Amino acid sequence: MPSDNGQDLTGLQRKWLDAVAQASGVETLEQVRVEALGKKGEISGLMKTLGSMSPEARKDFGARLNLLKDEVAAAIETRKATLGDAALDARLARETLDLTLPARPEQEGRIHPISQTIDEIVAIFGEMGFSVAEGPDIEDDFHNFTALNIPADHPARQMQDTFYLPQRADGSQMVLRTHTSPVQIRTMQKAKPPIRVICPGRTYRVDSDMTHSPMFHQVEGLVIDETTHMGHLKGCLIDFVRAFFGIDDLPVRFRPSYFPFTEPSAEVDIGCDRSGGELKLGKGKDWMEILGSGMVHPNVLENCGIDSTKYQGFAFGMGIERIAMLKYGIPDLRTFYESDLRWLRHYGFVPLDMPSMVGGLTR
Ligand code: 2U9
Repeated sequence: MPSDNGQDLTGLQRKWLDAVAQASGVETLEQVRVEALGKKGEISGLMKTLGSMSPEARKDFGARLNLLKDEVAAAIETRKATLGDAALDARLARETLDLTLPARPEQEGRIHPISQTIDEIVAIFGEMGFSVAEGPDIEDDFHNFTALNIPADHPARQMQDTFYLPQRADGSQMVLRTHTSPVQIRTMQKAKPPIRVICPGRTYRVDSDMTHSPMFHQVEGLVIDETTHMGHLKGCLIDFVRAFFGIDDLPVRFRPSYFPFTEPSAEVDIGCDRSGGELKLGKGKDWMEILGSGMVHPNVLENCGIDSTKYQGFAFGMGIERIAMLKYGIPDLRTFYESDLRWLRHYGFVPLDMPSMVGGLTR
């Protein structure tokens, strides 16, 4: 029932609810809000008339006016959300990208030579039955050094060579892994032999000059079984370097060396020719070091819970930048990390040209 002052608010209710519903954008809606509920708005104007009413009329009319005010305010909020959603939908529709469209050749990205080289290495070892394993860049002392038979006083552990993280509450210090070997340690802790893995990834050493970067990439490999021997190591690595460089009769030699984690150890050289001031891989009278390798030290197997009287195996490691530079004739190590688009367009690879043993490893 309308109050004694005769004000029926249903007409006003319809008027402002219609206005809200018809507002076609956030600006029009704001205008409706100002005209209805703003300081000089129609509903606010009626609020001001309450003071001159009798207490009874004020109570009745004030209550109905408050209801109307709340209803219009709620309708405005709901409409605002709807208009916002519609605006977002319209923007999303406007900005839709059809990802199935072919890339325009002049805008096509390139695969970085490091990624390409890793893909090639994975393709070759994948064909031989290796799987790929990964691990954390930040490692503890056990996985990066101790498990690998690297003694407490070994120079590789020194601050001048290894990036140490700040000391933790228990006094221990994590390191940025100096090789990907901790990934093989973690693999041996988890899996029972036979094991055949390669571990590509970033590694870190305190070293920075023309030929060294504090961050570089390595691939290491590990094979463990009951009868794995040095002959398997040699066959596997000879096949690898010949496939990688695409030279079937590439000369390969194994030179005795020393690493704490392998015994015996051997460095692997490939034949090359440096005469005439130019480097040619393949036949020639010169040699170029390419890989390190060896039979896994029994201490390392035991540190990972593998019975060294039952199992043995070989491991190897190589620097990815180094072999990428050799294969693709990239003269300067530092250019790998400069993100120079001209360099990437020159030395990079077309994305769909993925390396495989059937499709070929090179362009
Ligand atoms: C486990 C056991 C043995 C990995 C190996 C090398 C030899 C090696 C260097 C090549 C160039 C590192 O990038 S580089 O400076 N690596 O010479 N790496 S044997 O031996 C392992 C690894 C893990 C459990």
